Amino acid sequence: MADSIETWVRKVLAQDRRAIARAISAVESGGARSTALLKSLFPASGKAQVIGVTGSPGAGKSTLVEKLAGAYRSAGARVGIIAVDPTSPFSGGALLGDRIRMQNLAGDKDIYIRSMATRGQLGGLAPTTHDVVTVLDAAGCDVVLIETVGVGQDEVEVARLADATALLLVPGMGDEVQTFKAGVMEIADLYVINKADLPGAERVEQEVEAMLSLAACRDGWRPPIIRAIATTGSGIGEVRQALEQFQRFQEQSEGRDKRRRSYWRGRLLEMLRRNLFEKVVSERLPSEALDRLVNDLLEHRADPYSLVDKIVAESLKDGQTPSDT
Ligand SMILES: Nc1nc2c(ncn2[C@@H]2O[C@H](COP(=O)(O)OP(=O)(O)O)[C@@H](O)[C@H]2O)c(=O)[nH]1
Ligand SMILES: [Mg+2]
Repeated sequence: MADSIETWVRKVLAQDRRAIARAISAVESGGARSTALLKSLFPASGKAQVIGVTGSPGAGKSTLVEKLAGAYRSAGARVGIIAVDPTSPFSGGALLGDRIRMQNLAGDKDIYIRSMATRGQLGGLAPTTHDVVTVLDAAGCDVVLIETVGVGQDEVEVARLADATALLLVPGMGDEVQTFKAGVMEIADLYVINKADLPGAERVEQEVEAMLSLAACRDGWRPPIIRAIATTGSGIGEVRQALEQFQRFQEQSEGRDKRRRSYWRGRLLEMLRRNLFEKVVSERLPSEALDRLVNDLLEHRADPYSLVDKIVAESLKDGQTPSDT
């Protein structure tokens, strides 16, 4: 039953749905197989437009993502959806009506939907989200939409991974716009005032406009503010247009390269950090050794600064350098 990695990769590149689903599962569980797959898939990735959709729980992200996916499909694009939001209907955590709706989307063979467990209760990007994007991208998705719950740091994280980030706001969150200001508002390339059928849309829009007029224009792009009613699909065409406009702007201004460059710099260092850490811990610090060191610290026979220096120095001396592996 088991394909060789080579065959498996070939099937993923040939857009075999089962192979893609299995690849995503493998990548999510990590380990050697995941690394082998990703090494082969990586060269075929880098073409998809990665779009982050973020905002508070209940803002309508899933509804909007579903409609937006439909809009991209109508234009002939192949679409991947990753839902990191624990309350997302994509993960089956919502009302029955939502789940039925998602089944319609799931019937389309050019849409791939994956919901991912979050790192903690607070939500956030699952550590393997990046790798799942690589699989979908290599498998020929033109667009990958990532829905993530809006709780501060995660939005910043999705914004690093994404080529474009849309932030959903809803009427009645005037005060929230104020608190969002601190860091989250700045990551948006596009603001969507969703639930524009409810009273108060105008006020949120004014708040965002006021905030934008104060903020410096980021690299010459002024994020548009679009009103939408995700449930009816109103404004979804405009959202797609604005995203495409941003994509063109980014390509012309080399903003996309700049963003991806900064992303890969951070990602490479992060991967290196994790890899080195795991190697050092597994090779140098079996739990008895760790216990002994902790005892030394408790008794103040050793200080943690010197211990860390010593462990690092010994690992670098004996261990393989990355180029040997
Ligand atoms: N009135 C109104 N309700 C909406 C709109 N968009 C989404 N909703 C509803 O808001 C609720 C939360 O939507 P959902 O997409 O699950 O939000 P998420 O938590 O951000 O993913 C659902 O009951 C949707 O039907 C909208 O534009 N107007
Ligand atoms: Mg959701």
